Amino acid sequence: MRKPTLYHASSSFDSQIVRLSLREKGASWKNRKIDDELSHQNTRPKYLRLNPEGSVPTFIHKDITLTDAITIALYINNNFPGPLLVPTNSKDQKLMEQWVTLAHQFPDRELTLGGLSGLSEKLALKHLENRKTLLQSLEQKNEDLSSAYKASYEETLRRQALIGDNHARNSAVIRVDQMLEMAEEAVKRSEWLAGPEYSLADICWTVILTRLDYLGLRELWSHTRPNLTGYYARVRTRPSFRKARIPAKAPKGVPIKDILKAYWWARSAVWLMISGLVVAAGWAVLDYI
Ligand SMILES: N[C@@H](CCC(=O)N[C@@H](CS)C(=O)NCC(=O)O)C(=O)O
Repeated sequence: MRKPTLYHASSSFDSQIVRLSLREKGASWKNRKIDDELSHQNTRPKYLRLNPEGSVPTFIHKDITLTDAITIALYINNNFPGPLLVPTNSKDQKLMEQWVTLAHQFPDRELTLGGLSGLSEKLALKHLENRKTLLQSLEQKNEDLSSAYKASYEETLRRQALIGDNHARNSAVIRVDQMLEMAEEAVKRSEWLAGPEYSLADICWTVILTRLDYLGLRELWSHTRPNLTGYYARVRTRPSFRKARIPAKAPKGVPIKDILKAYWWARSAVWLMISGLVVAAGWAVLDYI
């Protein structure tokens, strides 16, 4: 079996669905990590020629390139050996589709960007400002990709508008709460969401619950929804979960590399400091001999 190539980002919701699908199948792949947040690697012309949306994931197998997470998961199900990710009977299949459709409405952006505040909010705005400048300059140099760069610019504006938007975030939390109530009722009745086996419905919901946990929203179920609490514990004990590396804990504070990537003057200050230390060490050595 020829290995597929997967372009993905660690924290991307849709990449996580694909990684988990591959791990459930026990499939391996050629790993291409894309830093879409700090280095904007998904804006490179070479990548846009693969995936004009400039999104992650991008999945390549033989001569097929796919860029939609659910389409990729279904392709993996149909073309790789291992356990089935889609139930075999039509009633459970329908149920799976309903859960996947509901998962598609998960307001990841509103929760993630709308909840930013303080330094994280400032940095996210700065990163997107830098991206806009980069997109404009890349568009000028790559005329054949002009419409892709324009669409990416528009997308960046939409994202910028969501940063720190508490109203959007709060209404997203209300919608998520209703989704979780449906899931609570479903897993009260059975171990998995669609039939007797772990399916693509559970893959999507594993990613949703882990994302909520990452965002500090575990309390949406941990005290009030015992069946979902049990379900979340169950999905996390699957070997695929650990192997797919889906982060459930956000890093504490703001990583220094985020600051360095955002501001040129911060990078210059670090270079000056390092150069100063090297010169001082040189003088000290000369002085000694
Ligand atoms: N059609 C894609 C969309 C994927 C998507 O929106 N991915 C986000 C991350 S989860 C992305 O790549 N955003 C672009 C960026 O970060 O610049 C799918 O459903 O898989």
